[in-house]
Amino acid sequence: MSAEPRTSQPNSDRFAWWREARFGLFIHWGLYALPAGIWQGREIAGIGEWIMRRAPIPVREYEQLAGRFNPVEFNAESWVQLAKEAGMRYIVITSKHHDGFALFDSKASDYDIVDATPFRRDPIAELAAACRKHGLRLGFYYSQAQDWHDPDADGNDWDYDVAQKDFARYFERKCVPQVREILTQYGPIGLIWFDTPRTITPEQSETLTQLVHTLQPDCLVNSRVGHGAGDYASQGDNRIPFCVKREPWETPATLNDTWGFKQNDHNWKPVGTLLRLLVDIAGKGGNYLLNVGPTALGTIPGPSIERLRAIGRWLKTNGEAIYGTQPSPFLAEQPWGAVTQRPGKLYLQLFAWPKSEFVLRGLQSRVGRAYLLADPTQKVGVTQSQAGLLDLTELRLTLPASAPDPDVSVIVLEIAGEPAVDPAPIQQPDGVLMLETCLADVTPAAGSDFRLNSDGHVENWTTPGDALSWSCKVATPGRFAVELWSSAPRGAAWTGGQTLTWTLDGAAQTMVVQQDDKAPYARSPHQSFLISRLGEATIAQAGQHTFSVRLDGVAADDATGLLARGVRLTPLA
Ligand code: FHN
Repeated sequence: MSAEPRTSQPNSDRFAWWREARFGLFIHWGLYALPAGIWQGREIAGIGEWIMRRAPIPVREYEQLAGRFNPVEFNAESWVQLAKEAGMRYIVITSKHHDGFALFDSKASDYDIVDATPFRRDPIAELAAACRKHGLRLGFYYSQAQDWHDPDADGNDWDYDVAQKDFARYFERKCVPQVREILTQYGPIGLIWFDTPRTITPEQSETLTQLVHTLQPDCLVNSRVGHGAGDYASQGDNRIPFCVKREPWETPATLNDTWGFKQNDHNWKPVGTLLRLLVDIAGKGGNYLLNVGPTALGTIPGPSIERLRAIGRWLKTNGEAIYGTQPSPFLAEQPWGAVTQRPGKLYLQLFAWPKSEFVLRGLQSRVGRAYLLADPTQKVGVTQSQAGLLDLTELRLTLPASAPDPDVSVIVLEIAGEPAVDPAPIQQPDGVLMLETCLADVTPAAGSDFRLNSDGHVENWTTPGDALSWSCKVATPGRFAVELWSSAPRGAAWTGGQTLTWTLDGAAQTMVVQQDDKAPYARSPHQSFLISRLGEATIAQAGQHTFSVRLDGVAADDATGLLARGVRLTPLA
């Protein structure tokens, strides 16, 4: 899903608006909003827009929904106004999802909102007009491979005989003509958001990318067009990387668990979580595409509206720290929050407000003045030091007693020139030392494909000899618990049983990896880590230390290897 696109052009002008925007509205809307998660009285598990497949519902029954789809309360202006109030700068709406139903007036298929529903209006045209009026960019989601309505497309094996399918026939008959329609009927389009490439061929992915670029040269294409074509990387759903990514990327994310409206999904994320995701993504250089699933009447659910408005209020005060900013100068995640920058300024975005003082290690730039973005008149005291032996830079900020915001408070640091940071992993003031794989020297064994992936995991850790090492700075020596943090591969079970040897300053220990614990990912409720205890380490002296970990052997059933995020050293009492 997050395969890096081949044609990334991070410095191209085509990306100027997208980089400035940082925050967009995703809209999943279609016939699935009618059953809203319930079919024939039965609650269907999973995301709402997948109800046709999950139930499963035969095409002839599902398409009857079109006869009842009459979203009389739909008002394009109010959707666009809401996006604006939320501080969003672009909208991406499902022009056709996997169910095959087009939300626009299509000539290539009658299975569309104008021809098949009593509504008879084209909401995409109305939305395009409202976006133009209010200065938002519009993009279209298009499911290019899965089309459960079409006998030749991917996905529907409950109505159609898979052996009889001819994907190329569907591609030429419906997919290409409809992509052409959405690019020619609605004026300038910001981006086309393809999804689930499945069996599409490299040539077909290329055809779609070229079609978009030919019809609208400035229109961006996401990586889910498939096979490394496209302009920018879509992360996995609700997945955020652990470190800064320099090439353009975006995380599609939900407010609750579903994308399409589901009447019983009340698992709404708190505003604080959403704000932390927004700033974390901006700090790592990405865009946040946050979803709403309107009802079958055309209204956006109340809990979505409340949350979007709250984010908008925060952005009114703090938008300078988000729009058009550059990612953090620190490659690895900061445990206390996120950092963004623009020339002459660093924005420290704190998730918790320290009692009186905030300590930041590793910033080497001289700080001139510091102030609260929400209230520049409040004084923030600045002291900077550099501890001799370790060459450890420390910035101490004396803060006002109360946080300017309960969720994310922004401190502005004025600096001269490009920000300079210490590239080494540094022990935090609370004693924890996180050795992130994005800061490691990654050494594959001969012939191995062991490497850092775009999430900030190392992957293909399967060849004995594959190793990671860090030269790190420890300010407070002592005894530490040593843990390996890894993730389960997407859609597969986590496998342990690997033999690892880890070495601290030359002293080695060998052990077999098992799952000892689990930890939620503090940034994203949809991600978590498996924790494997590697043992204990004693660091006798403050200073620079070398930690390495090498794979010695894997269990017979371990096809994927450990997807490791890093090694964490936590002080023992
Ligand atoms: O299958 C779809 C899903 O319904 C939804 O549209 C998400 C949004 O990113 N994309 C696919 C799964 O990754």
